[in-house]
Amino acid sequence: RDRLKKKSISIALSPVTPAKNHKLWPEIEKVTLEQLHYARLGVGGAGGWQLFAEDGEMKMYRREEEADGLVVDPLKACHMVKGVTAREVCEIFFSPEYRSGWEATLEDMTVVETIASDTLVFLQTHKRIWPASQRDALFWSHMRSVADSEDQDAADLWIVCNHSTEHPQYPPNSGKCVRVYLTVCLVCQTFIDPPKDPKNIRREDLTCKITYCSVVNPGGWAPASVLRAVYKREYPKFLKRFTSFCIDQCKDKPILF
Ligand code: 16C
Repeated sequence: RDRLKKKSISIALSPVTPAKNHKLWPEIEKVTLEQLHYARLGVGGAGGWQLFAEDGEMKMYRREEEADGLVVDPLKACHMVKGVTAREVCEIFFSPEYRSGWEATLEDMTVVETIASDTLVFLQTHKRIWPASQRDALFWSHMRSVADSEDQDAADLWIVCNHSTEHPQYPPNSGKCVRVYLTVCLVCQTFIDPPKDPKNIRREDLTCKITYCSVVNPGGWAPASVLRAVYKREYPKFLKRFTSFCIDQCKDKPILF
């Protein structure tokens, strides 16, 4: 029975996308499902998460970690945002057209490959933080809905997963930038309160539960104290700015489930 259950869950999680024919697909599938699992784990218990920022419903946790002497503190944030759906929030996070509207650390962004409409490869340069070198990031980004009929709690769940990759035309550390390596996911779930016939749902009945997880390896030297100060300032700023951008973008549009 357990075997059957596992099988039906994995079928439910696999989308129909032309990205399946791409050489990166096995990695995209693996990392996205791992990130979904990781995001759904709580922040209590033995995880070692420490709360470092809080603002209304928004809570941000981190774990202090280093790899080869570089700060790579994992971050996990939770937020509840009213008036938007999981799909709307994920589309705004995924789509290149909105990026400069909410990503405050961005200097430049290019889509270097369109694998499918739900899977893109981005090259981004970010603002320089003195006294470190400027950073760039090359990553695939994949968005999907997770329709897991086995789990009622997972109704209307969407995920965007970003993960560093390579591209022969854009080798790392070849110009003025040092390349960062990242694994990021945004997992969103829509709640409707009070429960209603779908055609009568209004924006004020919607709440979107957001979980954001991020691990960024700075890729090269940067002072730990500067990095931790940047994290502490930039992540809350990002989540507040991003969620208010979503509310603003959606408020006069029809609801998109
Ligand atoms: O997830 C986020 N954004 C996505 C779409 O852009 C995507 C990108 C992640 C970028 C990861 C950070 C790249 C390095 C940023 C350099 C920091 C510049 C700060 C300038 C301040 C004037 O997944 C939202 C990302 C929110 C980013 C928060 C900041 C993270 C700091 C990480 C520090 C990395 C090393 C910097 C070395 C000096």
